[in-house]
Amino acid sequence: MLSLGEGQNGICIVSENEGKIRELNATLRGYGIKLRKCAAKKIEIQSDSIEEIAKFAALQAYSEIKAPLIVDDSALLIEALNGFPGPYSSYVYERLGLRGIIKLMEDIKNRRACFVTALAYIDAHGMEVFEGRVCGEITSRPRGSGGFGYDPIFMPEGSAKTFAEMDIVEKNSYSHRGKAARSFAEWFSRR
Ligand code: ITT
Repeated sequence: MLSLGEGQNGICIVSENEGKIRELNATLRGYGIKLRKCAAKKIEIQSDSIEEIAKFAALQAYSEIKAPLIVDDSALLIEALNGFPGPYSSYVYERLGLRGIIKLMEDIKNRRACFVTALAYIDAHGMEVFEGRVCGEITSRPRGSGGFGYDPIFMPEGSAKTFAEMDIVEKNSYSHRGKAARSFAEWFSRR
């Protein structure tokens, strides 16, 4: 099959998160787009906007490796906590973990939360950003062993399963990342 990845080697993905890379690959493969992991620094600025975080990281990485690349910045926003952990999602996951979030939510009735992804693509022609969002609820306990990060405590609208109880294909059909990756792939295939 003709690969739509740039050159023979595909588009670089700059991320240390293997779960994220697997999910992006699963979507992009369907469009004939090949990803390869490239070693570049993903510099994360402090900002309330994940779009700005992804754009800055993509620009920095591009200045380092000068090859077409993708950066995915994602966040979990919990409505009753005014959008927390948002841009602090990584830090909070490492420090508080799933148990910490569940504890924070203990007496809270409004369980609504959304995941968002900003996927920035950059090459010699410029940069484009694609967003994906999914809303659902924070469960009362972790369920499932698939996925990564907050997956065991997030159940998307329209499903009785958490992301961690789904396989990659099912998670991608609902997820913030699946949506952002499909928008990117459709744009990229049309160019
Ligand atoms: P890179 O920056 O190296 O790509 P990361 O894991 O730090 O990887 P993010 O900053 O985008 O990526 O993610 C912020 C946090 O949100 C982090 O703890 C992730 O595990 C978690 N996260 C991101 N996407 C997720 C998803 O689809 N399901 C569950 N948790 C997710």
